[in-house]
Amino acid sequence: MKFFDCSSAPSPRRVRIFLAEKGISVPTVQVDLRNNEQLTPAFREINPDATVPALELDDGTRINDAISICVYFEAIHPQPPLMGETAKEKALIASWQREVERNGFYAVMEAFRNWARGLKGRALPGPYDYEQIPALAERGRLRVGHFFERLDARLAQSEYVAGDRYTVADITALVTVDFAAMAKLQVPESHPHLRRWYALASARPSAKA
Ligand SMILES: N[C@@H](CCC(=O)N[C@@H](CS)C(=O)NCC(=O)O)C(=O)O
Repeated sequence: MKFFDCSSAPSPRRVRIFLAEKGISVPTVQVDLRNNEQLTPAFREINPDATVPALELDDGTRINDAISICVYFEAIHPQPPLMGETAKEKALIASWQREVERNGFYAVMEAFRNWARGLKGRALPGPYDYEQIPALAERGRLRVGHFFERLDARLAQSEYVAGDRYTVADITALVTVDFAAMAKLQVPESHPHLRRWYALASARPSAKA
């Protein structure tokens, strides 16, 4: 098995935290995104989407999506469960995970990629070059503010994002908050519940992954 990673990138970090929570270690290859190694023919052979993370299994199968890689590890290594055990838990955790991803992670990506100097002409990940659109960076910042507000309200009622246990929804949310800081977007002091949860989630040893 081989895990294609980039230690500075948020998407593969979602998998790294997931693996750390489960105590699994996988042989890892670093892909140098700073020098566009993801766009080389050699890497596109591995993942035609030209993104990390990617996981190559021993039989040559490749899985090219962060949450799908987590689904695979959850199935072969169910403990501790991070995606729920009962039908209801699984559905609720998946729903929170998706909500955080759509309204949080993608909003930060919109803000960051349309603003960062180093990403000029690379406003979207993937094999095609897209120019940055400053108005999208502005919209992304607005969306991140709304996301923080709603996550704070959720965490006023619940210890963790999807309920009373740490799950993959917390992993996506933690990576989103840290990614937001890369776009100079901090959780405001007016969101005490989100700050309480962030301190809890970041104190876990897996957060260093
Ligand atoms: N399919 C992906 C997308 C992952 C993604 O966007 N990865 C970024 C790093 S965070 C990437 O590889 N970017 C390459 C680039 O910017 O060209 C997933 O696993 O969610």
